[in-house]
Amino acid sequence: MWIEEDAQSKAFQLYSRPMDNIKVIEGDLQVRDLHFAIVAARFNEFIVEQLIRGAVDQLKRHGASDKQIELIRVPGAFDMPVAARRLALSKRYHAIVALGAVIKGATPHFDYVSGECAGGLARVAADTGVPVSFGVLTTDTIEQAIERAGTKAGNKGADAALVALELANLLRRLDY
Ligand code: INI
Repeated sequence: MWIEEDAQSKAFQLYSRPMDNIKVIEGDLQVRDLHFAIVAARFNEFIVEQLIRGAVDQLKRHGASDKQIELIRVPGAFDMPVAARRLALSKRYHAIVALGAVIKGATPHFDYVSGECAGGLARVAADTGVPVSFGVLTTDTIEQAIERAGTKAGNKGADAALVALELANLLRRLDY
């Protein structure tokens, strides 16, 4: 038994040693003076409302006031990238949270809508340097979307808000 423990501690030392002295840079979850835009689709509104609720709740729990959050409505997920780009270029926000729901069962053109939305938002972030977190549900069924909008699989809007917050703080640190 003691041999096994000894081997384990040696393995731990071996694996942890390379990390010991390196500088680690990551974003924390303090809102401070950061400003956020939430771009949310009206399509599948009853689900997206729960994502918005989750995102706003997380930002507020981490210190945001009402004035530090703006909600921008677009018709659907496909329409998000153009609005997100304009918001990013305005330089008024440190991060953007994109919230929507594309449901395959009800959407013959699911792949186009979800693909253009995801690709377009990724390009906005890469092109402008303003982080855009992806809180757009892409599911096979309405039930799966409900599960991810504040029921048994958590709230992906809340998750996306935390990612936006972490990335905004990370990018700020990378500037110094
Ligand atoms: N938009 C969504 O956000 N979710 C959907 O499930 C959806 N469906 O089913 O078509 C959807 N379509 C609208 C699309 O995003 C645009 O608003 C529309 O094509 C106009 O540009």
